[in-house]
Amino acid sequence: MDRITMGALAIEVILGFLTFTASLMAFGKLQEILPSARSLTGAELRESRHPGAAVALGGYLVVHSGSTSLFLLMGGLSLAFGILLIIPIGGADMPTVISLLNSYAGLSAAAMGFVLNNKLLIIAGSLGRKLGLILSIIMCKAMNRSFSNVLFGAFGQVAATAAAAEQKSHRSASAEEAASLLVNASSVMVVPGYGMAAAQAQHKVRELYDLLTEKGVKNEIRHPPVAGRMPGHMNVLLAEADIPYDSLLELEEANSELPQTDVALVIGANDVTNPAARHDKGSPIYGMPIIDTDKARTVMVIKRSMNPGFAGVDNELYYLDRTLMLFGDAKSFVGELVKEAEIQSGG
Ligand code: TAP
Repeated sequence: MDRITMGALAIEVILGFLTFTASLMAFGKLQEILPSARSLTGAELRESRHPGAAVALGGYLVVHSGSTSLFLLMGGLSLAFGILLIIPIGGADMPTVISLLNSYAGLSAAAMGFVLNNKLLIIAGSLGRKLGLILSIIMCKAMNRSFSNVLFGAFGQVAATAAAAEQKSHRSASAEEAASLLVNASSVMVVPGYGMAAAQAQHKVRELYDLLTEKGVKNEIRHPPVAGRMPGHMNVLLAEADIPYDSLLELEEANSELPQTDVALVIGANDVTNPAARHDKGSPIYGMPIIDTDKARTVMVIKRSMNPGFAGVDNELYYLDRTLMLFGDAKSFVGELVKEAEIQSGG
């Protein structure tokens, strides 16, 4: 085997094996079979030098090809690094990391194309690598985070915030009380998030929008680009429900209006409303663009429980004096709000 082919084979094995175990770990975390982010132990930190050792072995094999045992060792180190790479990464960052793994898999496939002298595999692998990388960069930009912050920034946060959450208290309200606040408000800002998508509540949101508009309540909708699970997720759903485009505010516009807004109605959004993103430098979501719902006169949050959102961090918004938690599935709760608002406004 010539050196170029041997080099391509080494790249293919290192990236292919690493991607394999990293993808299994990512699957385990997304299915909640494995815990979310945690710090690496000292031993794991030492072992995380595996990619350096695997690359050095790959380089050695390119020059002195033929050692099967060294080749196997290189594969083993790559498998181990795939596991260590994912351990410290939190759930919220998993889509970005999966997209990065797609990029590695593309590069591995292109290297395989070199080994097999298959042009189609080289082109397809190179395209896969570029697309994965571009999507990761778009997601990082939307979250206002760097790659290194995504890969190494979540250490130790989850346990600390979960423990803090147990000691705080919150207020909740019924659909009847919430509807009364809505129909008597002069301005309402609706902030949808992933939970609206999960519940498929967009058509009920449209009904509420129509009702409030009919009653003369100024009524706008806003979500940051990172709401949901992929770029444009919320826009697609709101467009599906024919919510007028001009009722959707820009982030800056929404945040400048919120201090004068009577009610911010958060529907299945969590991380994108967490004020920690503005001020808590230690938080894994620090710097992420959010809607400043905590600045509205009253905040109402529809979700099923006090569980954290995708980032796994507690939301300080829920413990403010002016926040009311509305517990329930987004679709049925917004449906109840519409019914109650109709009754209360004599409709
Ligand atoms: P999340 O922080 O994930 O919060 C969604 C909330 O919806 C959860 O707290 C959940 O609480 C609630 N929920 C789920 N199903 C529901 C249902 N059927 N009815 C009512 N509530 C429901 O979502 P977000 O605020 O939209 O933030 C997006 C997160 O994804 C961010 O952390 C972001 O960084 C990450 N992310 C986004 C992207 C892009 S590009 N959009 C890409 C990668 C990562 P309960 O379980 O208590 O109901």
